[in-house]
Formats: sequence, structure tokens, C-alpha cells
Amino acid sequence: MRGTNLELEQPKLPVFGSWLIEDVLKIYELPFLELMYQAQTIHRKHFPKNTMQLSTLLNIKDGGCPEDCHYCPQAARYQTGVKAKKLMSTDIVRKQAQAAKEAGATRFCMGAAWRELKDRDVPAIAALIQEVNALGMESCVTLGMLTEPQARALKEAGLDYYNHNVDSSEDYYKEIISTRTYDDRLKTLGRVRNAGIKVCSGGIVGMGENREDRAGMFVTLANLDVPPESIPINQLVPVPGTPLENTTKIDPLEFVRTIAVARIMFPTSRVRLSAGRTAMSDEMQTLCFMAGANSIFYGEKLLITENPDIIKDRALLTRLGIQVEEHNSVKKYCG
Ligand code: SAM
Ligand code: DTB
Ligand code: SF4
Repeated sequence: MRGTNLELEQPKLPVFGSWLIEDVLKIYELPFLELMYQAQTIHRKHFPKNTMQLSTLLNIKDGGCPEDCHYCPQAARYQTGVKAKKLMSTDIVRKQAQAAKEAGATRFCMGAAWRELKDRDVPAIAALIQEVNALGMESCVTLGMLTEPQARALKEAGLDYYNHNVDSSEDYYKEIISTRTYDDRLKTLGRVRNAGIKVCSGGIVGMGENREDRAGMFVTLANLDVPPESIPINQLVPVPGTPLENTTKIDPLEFVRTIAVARIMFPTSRVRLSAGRTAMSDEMQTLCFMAGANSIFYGEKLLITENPDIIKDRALLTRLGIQVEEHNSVKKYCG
């Protein structure tokens, strides 16, 4: 029989909490065009079409991290040329956040190369969150593991999102990090959720994991009590000096499939096309947007590595007729 619309019916998806790896693999295995169609259809049901949310990252505490995450240029044990610095001053952070706002970002995400937040740093971090909120931007921080009282203190300071990635499947995680467990990560995510902060959690694709691992990562996220509002999908940036520097690059279409699977599994979450965009063609990024990515990191730097220039990103969005979301509209949508 020739192709008809009947073949394009949406499959019934498991409810959150009951996803199995097999369910995810079935989605991955759809013919590419069918997968894209389904992802874009779901996307349009839950988000305005042709729009993009912009988040800007700032590294507020560079390098010197005691952890052994094999991908990370900020781990002190790898020779990556990154120097450890102290926590950035409130003045500099305010200026950077103001500049990001003027450039069009609606969310400002501050990262620290810490294993965990220390109680003594909580007041300084709370002040940074307040500065960002005072500008009318959404605030996000990623500071490593948190205790319950710390999560509550960040909420009280007005924090909108906490980023803490599961990074991969539970199995593959063990190949990548030995200094803290998958369960440690899940505990921090639970504390963030219980404190009433929105959860930003995703991972890295292209670390040598297989499709089952990618599916396993999504199963973990889908089976949290409440799935993350925001899901960053990073393509590995292979940094010289890290154990993953020579990792074979993932097939670009498998990466696009991964974005589409995320969109289908998490219909109301923000799916962020995160690290790795400098290594992607305009065409690949366009496919990622078609697959349902509706947020990017915006600004010439990620934490340590490069990100596309603002001018280049603006030109791409204009070419594609994609409108940048403004602050007022962003608050209306989840994630
Ligand atoms: N230290 C904190 C932590 O690990 O939770 C916060 C910062 S850490 C750099 C945030 C995330 O950035 C990591 O969990 C990882 O997903 C991502 N990341 C780090 N290095 C990366 C790389 N080389 N390529 C892609 N993503 C990377
Ligand atoms: C996330 O998932 N990706 C961002 C943010 N959360 C903190 C970090 C990407 C880091 C890429 C490598 C670097 O520049 O250090
Ligand atoms: Fe440290 Fe975070 Fe880098 Fe791991 S990812 S080494 S915890 S900064």
C-alpha cells in the first residue's frame, strides 16, 4: 500500500513513571521522517511554533574541581590549561547578566566548578540569584550536589531553575564518573524538586555510549516523580587533555533523533540544544529545531569552550523565520 495519513497515527505513549527502555527504542527506530513529523506535531501542540528561547551561561567559578567527570575541562586532575579561579564578584555577574538581557536572553544560568555547594558560599550565591531576578530574567544555577537546607535557601533567594544533569544512563555513567554516584545525582534532583525549584536535567550525547544508554537516560528522567521542566541535550565537546578527547563523533542524524525522542517523551518540557553547536552545521541545527529543540545557549562562550557568535545565531534564526521569545511570553510556558 502506498503511504497514507493512516500510517502517521501517533502511537500511544506510556505515562510518566512507567517508561521502559523498549518504549524509547521503539520511538528511536521510527523511520527518520516519521520521527520528525511526530516530534514536530507534538511540539506544536504544546509550544508556539517557530519560536526559540535563549539562555546565556556564565562560569562564575572556573576550574579546580576535584571530580573526575571524563568530559570536563574543569576537573583539576586533567591538563586542559584551565586555571582555578575564585567565585566571581556580584558586580561582574550583574554586568554580564545585564549584557545578556540586552542581547535578548531571557534566562541567565550560572555555573560553578564545584563537586557540591558549601554552606559558606550560600549567601554569595543567593545574592547573585537576586541580581539576576532583579533584571527580570529567569535565574538558573548549576553548583553540583545540594543538601535539603541549601535547596530551600536557593528557593528563598528566588531561584527559578537548578541544573544538575544525569549525563547518561545509570550503566554508562559508571564509565564516565567515579567520584560520585548516579544515586547522588538523583538525590540532589529530589531535593531541588522538594524545595519547589524547577528542575533542569539532561545529559551528554556522543561520549561513546550506545542508543540503549541514551534511551536509559531518558527513562531515568521520565520516571522521576515529576519530569524536568528543562532538558539540556549536550553534544560532547571533546576537550584536549580530558579522557574523552579522542572520542568518535556521534552520527549527526542519531543526534537529531535523540532530540526528537526527547521532544516526544517530554512534550511540555523545554528541550535545549546545548553544548556542541560550534561543531554542528546550520543544517544540522535546523533539523534539531525541526525535531523539537526550542532553546539554545546564547553567547560566545559556554563555561570554558566556545559557542556560536550571537551574530551568527541571530542570522540563522532570521534565515529560518524563528522568533526569539521575549521575557513576558517565556513565563507562560513550562520549562
Ligand atoms: N559542577 C557542576 C556539576 O557537575 O553538576 C556544574 C557544572 S557542569 C560543567 C554542568 C554540565 O555541563 C555537566 O553535567 C555536563 O553535562 C556538561 N558538560 C561539561 N563538560 C562538557 C563537555 N565537554 N561537553 C558537553 N557537555 C559538557
Ligand atoms: C548543560 O547541560 N550544559 C551547560 C550547562 N548545562 C551548565 C554546560 C556545557 C559545558 C560545555 C563545556 C564547557 O564549556 O565547559
Ligand atoms: Fe566538576 Fe562539574 Fe566538571 Fe564534574 S562536570 S568535573 S563536577 S565542574
